[in-house]
Amino acid sequence: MVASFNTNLVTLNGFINTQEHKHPEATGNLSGLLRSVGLAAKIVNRELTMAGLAEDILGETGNTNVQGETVKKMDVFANEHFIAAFRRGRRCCGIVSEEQDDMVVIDEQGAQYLVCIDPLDGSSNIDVNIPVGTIFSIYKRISKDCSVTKEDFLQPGTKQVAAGYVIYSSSTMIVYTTGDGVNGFTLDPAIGEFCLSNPDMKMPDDGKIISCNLSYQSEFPAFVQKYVHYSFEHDKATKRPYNLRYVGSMVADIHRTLLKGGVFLYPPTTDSPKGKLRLLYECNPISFIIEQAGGASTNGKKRILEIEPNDFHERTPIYCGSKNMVMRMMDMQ
Ligand code: AHM
Ligand code: MG
Repeated sequence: MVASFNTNLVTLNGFINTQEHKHPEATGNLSGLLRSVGLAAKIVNRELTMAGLAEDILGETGNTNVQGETVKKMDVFANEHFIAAFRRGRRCCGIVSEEQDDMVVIDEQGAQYLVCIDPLDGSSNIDVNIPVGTIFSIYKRISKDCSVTKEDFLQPGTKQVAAGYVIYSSSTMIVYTTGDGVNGFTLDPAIGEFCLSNPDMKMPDDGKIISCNLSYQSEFPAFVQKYVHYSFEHDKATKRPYNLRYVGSMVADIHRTLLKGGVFLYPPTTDSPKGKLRLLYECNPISFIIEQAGGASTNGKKRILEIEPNDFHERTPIYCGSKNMVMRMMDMQ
């Protein structure tokens, strides 16, 4: 008997090439940029897996970032490595990062793409070995014949040409979309390649999980409080009560929501009257993915993707996940 082996291995780079060949007009620049994300993700992953061993990785730098939050050493490491990868790749003309007040201008002739990135989301969880992530969003520049401008970055999320996240967890994955569905790749550490593991991801229209920081419940808007109450009522027909699951790393909570269905919310609170999560490099890329997988994402008034940004680091409330659950919540307004 001849042994049969699975030789249908599709690597991230192979997948990117195949997608590029489907579009004869493609220049290869977006592909190059996505490859840079894959490379930097592997470098960050390598460092994170050492976090318990290498003393100089854990803990804080002693500085605060532009939003007054304590900067962890891994935040800085991830930020520097993603930016370096984009510079080396030579396809990127500018970057807005959660870790930097102003945009990073890259003087690269002919580069048409720009990136908004949260290099290490949920980094307060590193010290306790809980999943963290990278979230990124790619746009085409609108400015011509000059350096990248502020306006290039302040485009609504509907203009994203690609977006994705990396989840560093029991396995490390990249999940991304270029507006043609969502695909997930798991890192095989033995061969050092991201391999296609979750093709054409679709999320369930309904779910049984609600994910939010309930310690702020009394500060949530009335309709959200109503929905939280509804979620925990007992009703067999509608499979309630829902389960409460909250990691406190957006990427981890979103990844679960994508795979199992459910709803993730971060409403306004007293301390964060506009919500906590950032539009450009957290809510927009996540919303693009959620919508591409068949879900919904809103700030309570309109699609997240339709918000016209005013500032690199602006925040927004977010309610996203399984379509029917998000709709029901909005109906309670
Ligand atoms: P960060 O970008 O500073 O890591 O903060 C974002 C994180 C998200 O990953 C997560 O959803 C949220 O903050 C958790 O906030 P809270 O602790 O208020 O529930
Ligand atoms: Mg973040």
